Amino acid sequence: RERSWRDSLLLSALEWTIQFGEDLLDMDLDAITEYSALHPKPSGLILQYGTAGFRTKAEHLDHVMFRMGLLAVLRSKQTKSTIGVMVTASHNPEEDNGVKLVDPLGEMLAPSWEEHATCLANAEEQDMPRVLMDISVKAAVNLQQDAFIVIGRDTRPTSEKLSQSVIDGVTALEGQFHDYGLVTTPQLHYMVYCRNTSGQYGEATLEGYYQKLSKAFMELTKQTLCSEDEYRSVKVDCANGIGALKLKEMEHYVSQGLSVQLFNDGTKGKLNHLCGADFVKSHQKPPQGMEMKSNERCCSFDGDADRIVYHYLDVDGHFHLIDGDKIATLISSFLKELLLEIGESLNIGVVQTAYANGSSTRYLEEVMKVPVYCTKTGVKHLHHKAQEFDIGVYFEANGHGTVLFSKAAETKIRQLTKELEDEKRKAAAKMLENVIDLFNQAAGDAISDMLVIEAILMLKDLTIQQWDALYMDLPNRQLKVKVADRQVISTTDAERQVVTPPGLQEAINDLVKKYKLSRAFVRPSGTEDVVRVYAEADSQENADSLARAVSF
Ligand code: 16G
Ligand code: MG
Repeated sequence: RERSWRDSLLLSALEWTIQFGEDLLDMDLDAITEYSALHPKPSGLILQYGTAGFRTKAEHLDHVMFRMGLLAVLRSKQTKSTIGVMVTASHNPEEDNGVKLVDPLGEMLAPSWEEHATCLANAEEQDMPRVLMDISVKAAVNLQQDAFIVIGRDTRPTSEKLSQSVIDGVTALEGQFHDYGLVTTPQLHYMVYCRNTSGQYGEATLEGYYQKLSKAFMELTKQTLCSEDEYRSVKVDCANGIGALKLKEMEHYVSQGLSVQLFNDGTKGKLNHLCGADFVKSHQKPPQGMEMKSNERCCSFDGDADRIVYHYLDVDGHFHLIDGDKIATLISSFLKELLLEIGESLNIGVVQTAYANGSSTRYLEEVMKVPVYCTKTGVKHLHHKAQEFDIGVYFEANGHGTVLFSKAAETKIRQLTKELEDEKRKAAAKMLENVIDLFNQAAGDAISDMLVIEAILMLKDLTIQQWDALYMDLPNRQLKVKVADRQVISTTDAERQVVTPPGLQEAINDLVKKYKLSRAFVRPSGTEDVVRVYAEADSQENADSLARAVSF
């Protein structure tokens, strides 16, 4: 009595026809079925569209890529916009890969479509066309609408073939596409944003991206007095990833203002292995493969160049990490000063997650007097919150982040650059205008963030040690705990409080009370099958011991 998929399809089609009064013959199901057979799903494999898309061993992803090509076409038809598909697994090991969709304004895919993505990826071969049709019905996709998809990939050995599978999916549904080939994740977000704002944001080419950023950077830094070379040079650990290729391409655009020395550029080492932003942040150690002399300014990108952290060795050879929290602090104090100079009351807010070091939150609120907000982990949550302000600064401690300017604020600032008569105020408005252009408003971007930071340090004549000395991080520790089912832990209050299992939060509270300046929380990871524990206290020993105690 089981209905064949064709029957269910016909039913869906009927429903759709009743709803929209058009027929579904536009979707060539036989072609889709034929194409799909070339990208079979290993039976029983269940994957989830997580915090940053699908991510797992590359060999399990061929069918997912094909189906995300299909889904991107539906999303494009529904939004009547260009949609992006990025093939990357960011900071994960080289053997992994992943895919995420980019929504019209360069944002992460809308949550209801994350569910569609999960359903489609997990449908067994024979059910796939029905699920595809179901999504079209549920999301009211007009199948006659044209679709346009842009595709990008990182440098992983498996990425080229997998992005070809995405293209197969796009083609199976007769979508048009442009393959950008090797690009950083934020570059693909930028392309999507440009294309959907008819070029207003910038030109949707790599050349356009380099031109826009370098022009803003050169304008911003042209008045800086110091010409000493050491001030104008930075060492970059590229995690043996795509960031190296793209920084090389960009180098000559900014070489008048900044000299960039690349390490871990992918010519020898393995992607993300003992290097890159994630390694440096989680091990609190310098990356391998980088020569660091004392007090030299260094930074690390992750594998797809959407994260950045800075670091240096002091004269005693001690390693100092300058994470996303300190980056947010530097940037917001610079922006606040400019606003004061201009004399405009645009509101500014800083968005962090529970992982933000307690010292950073205290410094921002008490010393700098800027309001700080906390959201759940994951770029999309921070990005969303940051959109509420005239100027929304968001950074995760791990180095993901950017600054968003509301349309109204941007218009106001551009207007002031023309109208203000006072030279000092006008100059401040111009600086702010260049800062708007230098930040990637679509997504956190290691290249763009680096240029902003380098510009601020030059303008403020700050050394990396002076920046580091803004506040002292509280000692902290992160641990992973393997549990049978991480979903038994649910949280609230931006992941700072546990709801279930009952009694766990009280137990954590009791442990936290035993230490000074302490704080601890647990949350299920969105990317790995583990529960994460974070603890902070007045000394490293105490932070370690609190983290261990909370780990049961
Ligand atoms: C993903 C997120 C990152 C987050 C991390 C948390 C994006 C682009 N990336 O990498 O923002 O910090 O997941 O991982 O959103 P976790 O849930 O395993 O701790
Ligand atoms: Mg990344």
